[in-house]
Amino acid sequence: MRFLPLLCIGTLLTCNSPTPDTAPTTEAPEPAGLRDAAPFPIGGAINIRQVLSDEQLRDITTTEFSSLTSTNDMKMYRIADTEGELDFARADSTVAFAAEHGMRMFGHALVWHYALPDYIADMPAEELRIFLTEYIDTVVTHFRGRIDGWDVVNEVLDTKGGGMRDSPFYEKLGTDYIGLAFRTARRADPDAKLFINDFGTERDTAKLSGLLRLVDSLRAEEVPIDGIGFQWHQQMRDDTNTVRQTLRRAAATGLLIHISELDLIFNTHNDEAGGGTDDVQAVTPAMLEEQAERFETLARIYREEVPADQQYGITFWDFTDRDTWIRGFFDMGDWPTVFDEELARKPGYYGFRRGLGE
Ligand code: 9MR
Repeated sequence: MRFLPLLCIGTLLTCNSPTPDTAPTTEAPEPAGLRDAAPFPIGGAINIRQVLSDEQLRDITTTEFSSLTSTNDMKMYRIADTEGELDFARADSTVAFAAEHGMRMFGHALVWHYALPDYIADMPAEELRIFLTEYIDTVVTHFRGRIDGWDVVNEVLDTKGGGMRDSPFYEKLGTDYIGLAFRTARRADPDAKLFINDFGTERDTAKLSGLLRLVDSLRAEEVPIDGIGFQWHQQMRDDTNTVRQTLRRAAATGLLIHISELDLIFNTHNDEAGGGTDDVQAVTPAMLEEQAERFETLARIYREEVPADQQYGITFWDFTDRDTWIRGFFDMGDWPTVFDEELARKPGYYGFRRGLGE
């Protein structure tokens, strides 16, 4: 199958420049945003159409972040929704926005078991292998030189424990699809950093062990892998010592470490859609302070456990309580981000920023 790319570069770019910094004072200026306070890239996951149509959100994005990830616009169900065609319109618009504002663009995600076009389900194994190879080759080539790194494979491990996830790719191609994906991406853009990305690995040590075993075996087969992504959809009850140990173990691989999807929830859940507990029904100032301390600790753990040359950065996955995916997905109230409903900086914002300093 050959793809016909539908290009639409920059048509959504109606944005203005970011708000200028405040007038100079005699004192040393406060860092304007997280991007100025951090020794490594700070990212935000965005929906480009929303950012371009919401001035307040756009200002936050350009003030705070030095790296962008598309929440959904680079997923297979967006780019390859119609069989035989590729639609890069929203992805191109996001890449252009990042370039205009001097931000790194990160690609999420080439291969994921979820958010797939429907027609994938019926493909026999060999057809799927050809499709996957052509898809990765065409997409990575399209963005060559403009996307700094990719989540090449996302969530290949089971939700819990260290086993492989029973995805359509695994079911038809076995673990070989992982090596195929990395090798194809490397050929298409030899300079892009290539990541394996997963969730729960900061609290489920069996899952982390499975991930590290997989990384070892891929590297033994000379599969080109540059980094490990930790989603870090964290819960306030998580043990920060465990978080620290998991990062230490991952950093010992010498690979880049990306905290690719950070948020921090008060409630708990079972990792399934609709599986939230909703035990915490309201947030108090004291809880927000605890959350701020935890954000500070997490930023500090990253700085302390990951050597500077392996620090690919920390990316917030939704950064306002107004827009967080957590509420809809787990069907519960929560306040897991660093900006509140009115898009004001929360105590957690300042906690995280403290954790970036000294
Ligand atoms: O936040 C994303 C949500 O808007 C989408 O509906 C969903 C399905 O495409 O994906 C969410 O993002 C997920 C990310 O791609 C991978 N890790 C978990 C994220 C939250 O579910």
